[in-house]
Amino acid sequence: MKKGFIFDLDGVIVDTAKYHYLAWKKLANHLGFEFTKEQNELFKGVSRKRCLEILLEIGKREATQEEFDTWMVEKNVDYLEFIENMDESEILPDVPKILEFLKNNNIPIALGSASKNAQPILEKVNLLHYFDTIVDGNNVTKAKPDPEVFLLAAKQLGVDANDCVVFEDAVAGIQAANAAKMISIGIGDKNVLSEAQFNFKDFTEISTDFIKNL
Ligand code: B16
Ligand code: MG
Repeated sequence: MKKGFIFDLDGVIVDTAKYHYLAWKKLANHLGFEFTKEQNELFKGVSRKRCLEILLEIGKREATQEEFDTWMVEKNVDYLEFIENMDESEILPDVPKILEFLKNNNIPIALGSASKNAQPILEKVNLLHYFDTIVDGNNVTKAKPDPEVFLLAAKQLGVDANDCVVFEDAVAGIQAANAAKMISIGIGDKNVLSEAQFNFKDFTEISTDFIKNL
Protein backbone atom coordinates (compact mmCIF):
# COMPACT_ATOMS: atom_id res chain seq x y z
CA MET A 1 0.00 0.00 0.00
CA LYS A 2 1.15 3.58 -0.65
CA LYS A 3 2.45 5.31 2.48
CA GLY A 4 0.65 8.64 2.53
CA PHE A 5 -2.89 9.69 1.62
CA ILE A 6 -3.75 13.32 0.88
CA PHE A 7 -7.32 14.58 0.70
CA ASP A 8 -8.56 17.77 -0.89
CA LEU A 9 -11.37 19.35 1.18
CA ASP A 10 -14.06 21.05 -0.89
CA GLY A 11 -15.73 18.53 -3.20
CA VAL A 12 -13.91 15.55 -1.69
CA ILE A 13 -14.69 15.59 2.04
CA VAL A 14 -17.55 18.12 2.12
CA ASP A 15 -19.54 20.06 -0.45
CA THR A 16 -18.65 23.61 0.55
CA ALA A 17 -18.86 24.71 -3.11
CA LYS A 18 -22.56 25.52 -2.59
CA TYR A 19 -21.69 27.94 0.24
CA HIS A 20 -18.83 29.51 -1.72
CA TYR A 21 -21.38 29.98 -4.53
CA LEU A 22 -23.89 31.75 -2.27
CA ALA A 23 -21.21 34.12 -0.97
CA TRP A 24 -19.81 34.94 -4.43
CA LYS A 25 -23.35 35.40 -5.79
CA LYS A 26 -24.17 37.82 -2.98
CA LEU A 27 -21.07 39.86 -3.83
CA ALA A 28 -21.80 39.79 -7.58
CA ASN A 29 -25.39 40.93 -6.99
CA HIS A 30 -24.13 43.69 -4.69
CA LEU A 31 -21.81 44.81 -7.51
CA GLY A 32 -24.76 44.73 -9.93
CA PHE A 33 -24.36 41.57 -12.00
CA GLU A 34 -25.43 37.92 -12.03
CA PHE A 35 -23.30 34.92 -11.15
CA THR A 36 -24.54 31.46 -12.14
CA LYS A 37 -23.95 27.96 -10.77
CA GLU A 38 -22.29 27.08 -14.08
CA GLN A 39 -19.82 29.94 -13.64
CA ASN A 40 -19.17 28.72 -10.08
CA GLU A 41 -17.66 25.54 -11.58
CA LEU A 42 -14.66 27.69 -12.62
CA PHE A 43 -14.00 28.42 -8.95
CA LYS A 44 -13.46 24.83 -7.77
CA GLY A 45 -10.00 24.36 -6.28
CA VAL A 46 -9.11 27.96 -7.16
CA SER A 47 -7.74 30.39 -4.52
CA ARG A 48 -9.99 33.10 -3.10
CA LYS A 49 -7.93 35.84 -4.75
CA ARG A 50 -8.08 34.20 -8.17
CA CYS A 51 -11.84 33.60 -7.74
CA LEU A 52 -12.39 37.34 -7.19
CA GLU A 53 -10.29 38.16 -10.26
CA ILE A 54 -12.45 35.78 -12.35
CA LEU A 55 -15.66 37.18 -10.82
CA LEU A 56 -14.65 40.72 -11.79
CA GLU A 57 -13.84 39.54 -15.32
CA ILE A 58 -17.33 37.96 -15.50
CA GLY A 59 -18.95 41.22 -14.31
CA LYS A 60 -16.58 43.34 -16.43
CA ARG A 61 -15.76 45.32 -13.31
CA GLU A 62 -12.56 47.17 -12.54
CA ALA A 63 -11.41 47.44 -8.92
CA THR A 64 -8.92 49.53 -7.01
CA GLN A 65 -6.61 47.58 -4.70
CA GLU A 66 -8.64 48.85 -1.74
CA GLU A 67 -11.95 47.66 -3.24
CA PHE A 68 -10.41 44.32 -4.14
CA ASP A 69 -9.22 43.78 -0.58
CA THR A 70 -12.57 44.87 0.89
CA TRP A 71 -14.54 42.49 -1.37
CA MET A 72 -12.23 39.57 -0.48
CA VAL A 73 -13.01 40.20 3.19
CA GLU A 74 -16.75 40.70 2.56
CA LYS A 75 -16.99 37.43 0.63
CA ASN A 76 -15.26 35.54 3.39
CA VAL A 77 -17.42 37.07 6.14
CA ASP A 78 -20.52 35.95 4.23
CA TYR A 79 -19.01 32.51 3.53
CA LEU A 80 -18.24 32.03 7.24
CA GLU A 81 -21.85 32.90 8.03
CA PHE A 82 -23.10 30.33 5.50
CA ILE A 83 -20.90 27.56 6.95
CA GLU A 84 -21.57 28.49 10.56
CA ASN A 85 -23.96 25.61 11.17
CA MET A 86 -22.19 22.90 9.19
CA ASP A 87 -22.08 19.55 10.94
CA GLU A 88 -21.33 15.86 10.35
CA SER A 89 -24.39 15.47 8.11
CA GLU A 90 -22.47 17.39 5.42
CA ILE A 91 -19.65 14.87 5.11
CA LEU A 92 -19.75 13.32 1.64
CA PRO A 93 -20.78 9.61 1.46
CA ASP A 94 -18.30 7.00 2.76
CA VAL A 95 -15.50 9.49 3.49
CA PRO A 96 -15.36 8.33 7.16
CA LYS A 97 -15.17 4.69 6.00
CA ILE A 98 -11.93 5.37 4.07
CA LEU A 99 -10.44 7.62 6.79
CA GLU A 100 -11.20 4.96 9.41
CA PHE A 101 -9.62 2.23 7.29
CA LEU A 102 -6.43 4.28 6.79
CA LYS A 103 -6.26 5.18 10.49
CA ASN A 104 -6.72 1.55 11.55
CA ASN A 105 -3.79 0.63 9.29
CA ASN A 106 -1.55 3.43 10.64
CA ILE A 107 -1.35 5.12 7.24
CA PRO A 108 -0.50 8.83 7.51
CA ILE A 109 -3.27 11.18 6.37
CA ALA A 110 -2.95 14.81 5.23
CA LEU A 111 -5.29 17.52 4.04
CA GLY A 112 -4.16 19.41 0.92
CA SER A 113 -6.61 22.24 0.28
CA ALA A 114 -6.60 25.72 -1.26
CA SER A 115 -8.97 26.94 1.46
CA LYS A 116 -7.89 29.22 4.29
CA ASN A 117 -10.88 27.94 6.27
CA ALA A 118 -9.95 24.26 6.15
CA GLN A 119 -9.24 23.64 9.82
CA PRO A 120 -12.48 25.13 11.23
CA ILE A 121 -14.49 23.20 8.65
CA LEU A 122 -12.85 19.89 9.66
CA GLU A 123 -13.61 20.77 13.28
CA LYS A 124 -17.26 21.50 12.49
CA VAL A 125 -17.77 18.15 10.76
CA ASN A 126 -15.76 16.38 13.46
CA LEU A 127 -13.07 14.88 11.20
CA LEU A 128 -10.05 16.87 12.35
CA HIS A 129 -8.69 14.03 14.53
CA TYR A 130 -8.07 11.82 11.47
CA PHE A 131 -5.48 14.20 10.00
CA ASP A 132 -1.79 13.98 10.85
CA THR A 133 -1.15 17.28 9.10
CA ILE A 134 -3.06 20.06 7.36
CA VAL A 135 -1.67 22.03 4.45
CA ASP A 136 -4.04 24.70 3.21
CA GLY A 137 -4.27 28.16 1.69
CA ASN A 138 -2.50 29.60 4.73
CA ASN A 139 0.68 27.58 4.14
CA VAL A 140 1.32 27.79 0.42
CA THR A 141 2.40 30.56 -1.93
CA LYS A 142 1.60 28.84 -5.23
CA ALA A 143 -1.93 27.69 -6.03
CA LYS A 144 -2.88 24.38 -7.69
CA PRO A 145 -2.00 23.26 -10.43
CA ASP A 146 1.37 23.98 -8.83
CA PRO A 147 2.29 20.87 -6.78
CA GLU A 148 3.46 22.91 -3.74
CA VAL A 149 0.47 22.07 -1.52
CA PHE A 150 0.84 18.30 -2.03
CA LEU A 151 4.65 18.28 -1.85
CA LEU A 152 4.49 20.15 1.45
CA ALA A 153 1.88 17.69 2.74
CA ALA A 154 4.16 14.73 1.82
CA LYS A 155 7.09 16.45 3.52
CA GLN A 156 5.09 17.06 6.69
CA LEU A 157 3.95 13.42 6.70
CA GLY A 158 7.59 12.34 6.26
CA VAL A 159 6.69 10.35 3.15
CA ASP A 160 8.29 10.45 -0.33
CA ALA A 161 6.10 12.25 -2.86
CA ASN A 162 5.91 9.20 -5.12
CA ASP A 163 4.60 7.15 -2.18
CA CYS A 164 1.52 9.39 -1.89
CA VAL A 165 -2.04 9.16 -3.17
CA VAL A 166 -4.19 12.28 -3.74
CA PHE A 167 -8.00 12.49 -3.82
CA GLU A 168 -9.16 15.55 -5.79
CA ASP A 169 -12.33 16.92 -7.39
CA ALA A 170 -10.77 19.79 -9.39
CA VAL A 171 -8.85 19.65 -12.67
CA ALA A 172 -6.15 21.94 -11.23
CA GLY A 173 -5.83 19.61 -8.24
CA ILE A 174 -5.37 16.51 -10.41
CA GLN A 175 -2.73 18.39 -12.40
CA ALA A 176 -0.99 19.37 -9.15
CA ALA A 177 -0.98 15.73 -7.96
CA ASN A 178 0.40 14.53 -11.30
CA ALA A 179 3.08 17.23 -11.25
CA ALA A 180 4.05 16.03 -7.74
CA LYS A 181 4.42 12.49 -9.22
CA MET A 182 1.74 11.16 -6.86
CA ILE A 183 -1.11 8.77 -7.68
CA SER A 184 -4.06 10.99 -8.64
CA ILE A 185 -7.60 9.85 -7.94
CA GLY A 186 -10.40 11.94 -9.42
CA ILE A 187 -13.59 12.22 -7.36
CA GLY A 188 -16.46 13.39 -9.57
CA ASP A 189 -17.08 13.52 -13.30
CA LYS A 190 -14.51 11.35 -15.10
CA ASN A 191 -14.92 13.30 -18.32
CA VAL A 192 -13.88 16.48 -16.52
CA LEU A 193 -11.13 14.75 -14.49
CA SER A 194 -9.75 12.72 -17.40
CA GLU A 195 -6.13 13.46 -16.42
CA ALA A 196 -6.53 11.46 -13.19
CA GLN A 197 -4.98 7.99 -12.96
CA PHE A 198 -8.17 6.59 -11.40
CA ASN A 199 -11.71 7.95 -11.43
CA PHE A 200 -14.64 7.46 -9.08
CA LYS A 201 -17.97 9.23 -8.79
CA ASP A 202 -17.58 9.32 -5.00
CA PHE A 203 -16.15 7.26 -2.13
CA THR A 204 -19.06 4.77 -2.22
CA GLU A 205 -17.37 3.37 -5.34
CA ILE A 206 -14.00 2.93 -3.59
CA SER A 207 -13.43 -0.36 -1.78
CA THR A 208 -10.88 -0.95 0.96
CA ASP A 209 -9.39 -3.64 -1.32
CA PHE A 210 -8.74 -0.96 -3.95
CA ILE A 211 -6.93 1.14 -1.32
CA LYS A 212 -4.93 -1.90 -0.13
CA ASN A 213 -3.80 -2.63 -3.68
CA LEU A 214 -2.49 0.85 -4.40
P1 B16 B 1 -11.26 29.95 1.02
P2 B16 B 1 -10.33 22.96 -2.01
C1 B16 B 1 -11.05 25.49 -2.46
O1 B16 B 1 -11.07 24.36 -1.63
C2 B16 B 1 -12.42 25.71 -3.11
O2 B16 B 1 -12.67 24.64 -4.02
C3 B16 B 1 -12.42 27.01 -3.86
O3 B16 B 1 -13.67 27.23 -4.46
C4 B16 B 1 -12.09 28.15 -2.88
O4 B16 B 1 -12.05 29.39 -3.54
C5 B16 B 1 -10.73 27.85 -2.24
O5 B16 B 1 -10.78 26.60 -1.58
C6 B16 B 1 -10.34 28.91 -1.24
O6 B16 B 1 -11.20 28.86 -0.15
O7 B16 B 1 -11.94 31.15 0.47
O8 B16 B 1 -12.02 29.24 2.11
O9 B16 B 1 -9.83 30.23 1.43
O10 B16 B 1 -11.16 22.32 -3.07
O11 B16 B 1 -8.90 23.26 -2.43
O12 B16 B 1 -10.41 22.23 -0.69
MG1 MG C 1 -11.77 20.62 -4.20
